[in-house]
Amino acid sequence: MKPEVFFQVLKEQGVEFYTGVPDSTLKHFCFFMDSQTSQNSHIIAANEGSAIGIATGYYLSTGKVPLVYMQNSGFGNALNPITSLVDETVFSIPMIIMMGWRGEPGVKDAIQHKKDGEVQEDILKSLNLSYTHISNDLVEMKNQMEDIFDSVKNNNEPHVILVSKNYFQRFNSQQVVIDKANFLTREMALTHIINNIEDDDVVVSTTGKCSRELYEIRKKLYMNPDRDLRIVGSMGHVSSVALGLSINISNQVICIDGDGSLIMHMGTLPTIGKYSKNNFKHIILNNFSHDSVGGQDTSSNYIDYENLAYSTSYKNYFQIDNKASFVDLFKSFRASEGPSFLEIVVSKGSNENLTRPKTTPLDNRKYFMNFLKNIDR
Ligand SMILES: Cc1ncc(C[n+]2csc(CCOP(=O)(O)OP(=O)(O)O)c2C)c(N)n1
Repeated sequence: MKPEVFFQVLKEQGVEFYTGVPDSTLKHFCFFMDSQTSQNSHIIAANEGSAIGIATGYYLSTGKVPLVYMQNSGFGNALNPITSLVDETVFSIPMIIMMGWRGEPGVKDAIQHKKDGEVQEDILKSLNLSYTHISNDLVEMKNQMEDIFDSVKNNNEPHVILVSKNYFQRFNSQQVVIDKANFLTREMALTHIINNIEDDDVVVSTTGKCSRELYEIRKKLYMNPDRDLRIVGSMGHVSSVALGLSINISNQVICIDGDGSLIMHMGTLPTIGKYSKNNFKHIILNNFSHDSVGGQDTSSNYIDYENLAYSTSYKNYFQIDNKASFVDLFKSFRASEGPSFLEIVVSKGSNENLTRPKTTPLDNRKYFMNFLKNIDR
């Protein structure tokens, strides 16, 4: 389906406002939609629950039906406001929820999407949420859309549109190109991190390409990649996992986060400030974007990370924004009394041939727990 055709159909049905969290299944639609909308008509939200809230406010102030977009892994984040804000038993808010159906049965996908994909329809049914698996056939799609909008408007209810992988054709977006000359790439930053930590340091990495790159780097260096815990799903929770780990060991815990991930569940920061020990080392690879799913902006440009870190009771803040200063600053960061925060500004982009880890999360868990048992702690 051409993104522009789909967008036009939504426009004809009166959709003028979009909010959500990016997803690779929906990225070409999002690129086109972004090229057609302004800052007031498209908001990239911190998380999917927030997008449902924003859409609710939009409807209440305009009476027009908004569209919320998300990956189905974000449905969990959206569940609470769906059941206790927009539901007919509460405020009964009409909206379209366009959801990338990762892990759809019969479609090859990464392991962390399996569960979400399998239970997708059962969850919607048990919630009594009306949904449509959108057709690739133009005429059928238009008919489905008419029915969807009739029911949404007449019943003041949300409706979920399930979108299969590869549904949208390519749309080349005009993204701002960041000058790469001085910045590290995420892959280079990860390589430097691995080269400057100790054998007994515990590493936990975030969702998306960060964990995939880390896996490849360990392989290239002939190290076992499963000595790092890769949080392949559960975006935004890597720092919570790292906190839970760190309070029970004395080794340095190196939590490698992304800006999109950190923003998604930023409320964790003061919890870290309050409860973590001095071994907690939080790194954010800041490329100001959701690079793993297409490079859409996050709100990272609107954060002063130094203030953020100190105001949530981290004891130290460091920033690396060029290749030259890496080693010295990283050493000081690692040796500092935590919780400490290191912002590494990196450029967008990754190797086109980036693979996915060959070992499963269960293999990773097994090796990682053994690693923890065997290190000096
Ligand atoms: C709850 C949830 N929402 C959305 C996604 C889709 N997703 C996977 S990686 C990613 C981007 C992560 O951005 P960031 O943390 O900044 O890391 P980057 O990709 O830029 O390295 C998104 C949105 C997801 N996996 N889970």
